[in-house]
Amino acid sequence: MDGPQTLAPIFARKGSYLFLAHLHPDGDVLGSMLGLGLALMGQGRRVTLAGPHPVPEPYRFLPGAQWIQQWKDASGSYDVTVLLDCPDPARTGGLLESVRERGTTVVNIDHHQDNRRFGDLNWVDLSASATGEMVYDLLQYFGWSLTPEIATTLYTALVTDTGSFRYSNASPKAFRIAAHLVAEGAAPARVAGELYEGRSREDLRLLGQLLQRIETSADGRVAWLVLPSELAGNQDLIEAEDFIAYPRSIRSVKVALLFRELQPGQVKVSLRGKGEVNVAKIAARFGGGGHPNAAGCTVALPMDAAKAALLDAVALALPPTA
Ligand SMILES: [Mn+2]
Repeated sequence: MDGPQTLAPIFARKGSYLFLAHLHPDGDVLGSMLGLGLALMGQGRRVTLAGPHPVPEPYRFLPGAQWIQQWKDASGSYDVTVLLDCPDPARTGGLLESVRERGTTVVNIDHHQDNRRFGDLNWVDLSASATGEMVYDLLQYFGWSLTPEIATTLYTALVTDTGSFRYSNASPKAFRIAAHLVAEGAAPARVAGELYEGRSREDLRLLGQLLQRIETSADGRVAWLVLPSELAGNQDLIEAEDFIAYPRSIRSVKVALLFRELQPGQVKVSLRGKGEVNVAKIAARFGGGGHPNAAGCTVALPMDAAKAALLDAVALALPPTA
């Protein structure tokens, strides 16, 4: 399957649609599901939006975010269930499985290289900067109009997945789409304000303390930050801050890592590269995945052991210094 045309018969149907977000939803999954969900509502379809976790505070400004339900268990049955930006169905926290048991057609639209093709229909485009870009292509293909609300959701997906158009996936196409979305009513200053200027004074002080904890390897090519377990209660801050951007921002750094203990003996690791090392390959060796320059995994080890294992793997993956 290689484009929106293969999805045409399914979205032409007048049935009911369920959109499922993944755990810890980010700007791309939320922007994509709202963009396509609002477009389908505009076509008179019945649309339900749900996910296993609440919408994080910085994304609550998104048009339609108030309709996203937080589900412990799936309820109801739907003709079509759409997953966006979700490479692994396990990331719906069991919701997809229970919807599937009652019979539904699963549509999987994503841009991750490790997508498991779990849908009845799969459209995976590794060249897309964000899943929001694919939703844009889909809407263009159907000739569905871009309202200012839809433009805002898709623009937010692009901004967040490209790191505000700073990462290597900020392609000419991403900029062209962004220009069109802005022309149709997405407001860059407002979106940036909502995403990046929503901190409290206390959160900024806390961030300052956390930055003191950044460590680097002797050669300066690896930097990492271990989030203290006391932070676990501050989920809003965790969702709002792109903590890994700070170790990554050091000039000499080629690979940045963020470690966070989810519970004793379980550590979530995020990895970012700058082109020298494929961090998705490292994450895959620990059961995770992602993109060549942005990946993650969850390791069943105490913090010190998890840190040692990942830092060893990164050191081995780096090219020898001249
Ligand atoms: Mn994405």
